[in-house]
Amino acid sequence: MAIKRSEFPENFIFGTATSAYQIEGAVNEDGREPSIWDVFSHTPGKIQNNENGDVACDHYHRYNEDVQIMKEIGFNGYRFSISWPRVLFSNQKKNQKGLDFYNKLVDTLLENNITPFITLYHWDLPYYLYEKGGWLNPDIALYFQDYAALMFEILGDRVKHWITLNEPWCSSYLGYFMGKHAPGHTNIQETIIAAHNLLRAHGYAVKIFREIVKDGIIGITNVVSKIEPAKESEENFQAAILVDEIVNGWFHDPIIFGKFPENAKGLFKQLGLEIPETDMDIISQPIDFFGVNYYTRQLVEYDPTSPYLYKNVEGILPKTEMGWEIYPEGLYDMLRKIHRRYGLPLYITENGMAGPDKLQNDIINDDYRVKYLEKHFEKALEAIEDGIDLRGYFVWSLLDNFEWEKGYSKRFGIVYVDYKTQKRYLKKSAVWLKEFLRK
Ligand code: NCW
Repeated sequence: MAIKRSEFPENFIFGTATSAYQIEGAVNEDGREPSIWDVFSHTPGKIQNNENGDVACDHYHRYNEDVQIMKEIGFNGYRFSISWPRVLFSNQKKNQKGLDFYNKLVDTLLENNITPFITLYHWDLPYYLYEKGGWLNPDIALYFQDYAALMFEILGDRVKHWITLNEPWCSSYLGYFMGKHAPGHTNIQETIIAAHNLLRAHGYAVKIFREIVKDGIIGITNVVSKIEPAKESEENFQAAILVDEIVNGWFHDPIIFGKFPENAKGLFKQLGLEIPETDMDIISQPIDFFGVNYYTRQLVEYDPTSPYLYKNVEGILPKTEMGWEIYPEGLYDMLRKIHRRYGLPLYITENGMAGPDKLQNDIINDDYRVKYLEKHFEKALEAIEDGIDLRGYFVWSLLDNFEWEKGYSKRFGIVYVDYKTQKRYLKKSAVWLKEFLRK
């Protein structure tokens, strides 16, 4: 084995990550109310094969087994998300049974020496809040603050690592522009407003965190793609800068610098869009780290016929089952870029791949995933050696799970889930990780 655990700092977190709606199931249990994803996934035609997260990996009932699997592999960290509609009723009273689930999960992790990292929002907005306008309603930030405060109060004595939002680019662009994710809107002005309210919600949560959890750290996780010009030309280079500002800078700059990036803002204004810029002091509350979800690069080209002046171009590198090019170099580049531009400690809060996994004689031979992880680990190590303050790495994902609009057709897990029996099987990549992590 080329790369070794011992080359990483001793206290480095090697973990794995999941999200609530993708694995928990038990959607009607213990008083849980619907989220936008329950409604979206039950709307015919929205999800491949019309699948939904009703049962998913049944993690709500099998969390203990799943923690034992993490322990067996040797992870020392686990990033999971809280289902907001499980812990707060629409009448704003807390749901003790829902909270107890997370109490038990956290206690089980700690008993097994696995550090919990909690994401407060991984896309499952309570549906009643959508009915009040969802991410378009400015009050959403205060609802989120109350929900965050509840979780800090309940779990903050034991959980010291918090993430406000997962990939607000996805919540805004996939949810409000491309219509691929809940709530399925396709309006660019709404997208800009949703992005602003997501950032405001983040800021309000950070503010209240400082009052409640004095000895913890908090950050935000963004999906970070390396944006490259498809062919070298000045126009394509400018297009790449613009796209980088739209997908990456828009969700980082306001938090650190208190303003949106100029080129992207200029483009949106030219299109006649209104850019809300209130509450920048709230949005730019000091945070402790950035979470980086890295999967791939995007190739772009200048396109004067598009209102956004660019188009995406298909790349030639080998791709995962998601159609995403495999490009480990981009991980190093983006860690360096974010570190230099914002100067904060970093965690890779997600990295991994969907593969053509087949269960044969109880074995899943996912050599491609071993190779993928190994190459990305190497780039992470290179970053650390070059002085970038990278503190942890969470493999997406522990389990095969409900991959949003792709349903169960895409398998990201290092553990295979047979959805008929709910039996879990360690893939070859999990066995490789176990070997890698062994002291
Ligand atoms: S879809 C998506 N994902 C996957 C999902 O399972 C997880 O919940 C998310 O945090 C895996 O990780 C995230 N993210 C959208 C990424 C967009 C990448 C852009 C590629 C364009 C070519």
